[in-house]
Amino acid sequence: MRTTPAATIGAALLLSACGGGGSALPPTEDGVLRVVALDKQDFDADMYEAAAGEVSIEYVLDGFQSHTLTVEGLEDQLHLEVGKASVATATINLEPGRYMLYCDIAGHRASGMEARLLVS
Ligand SMILES: [Cu+2]
Repeated sequence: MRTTPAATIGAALLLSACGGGGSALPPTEDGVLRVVALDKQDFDADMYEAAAGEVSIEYVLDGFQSHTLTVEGLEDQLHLEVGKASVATATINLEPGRYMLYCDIAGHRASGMEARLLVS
């Protein structure tokens, strides 16, 4: 039996592309912090990471309800809203530290729409 090299390489690439999974943190390979809002009133992760400085945030709605995204203590610097639009973006300047992201629509934070943001 012969295996064509092309098929073997293809399978290896596929494996490496999917490999390394299991990380709780969504990828930010393009330098954008992507947070997804889910209609079950949750974000797609409990913790996010970003590099200090100008942090580009992309807030994506996976559902139909309206949700907001803000940073505890920095509410006047970042307030994104999705609902009518499914994606909202902004940048915020963050020093290294730990922050809390949350949705400020009544009841949503208590239902689970909060997550830690680690900036380093
Ligand atoms: Cu919400």
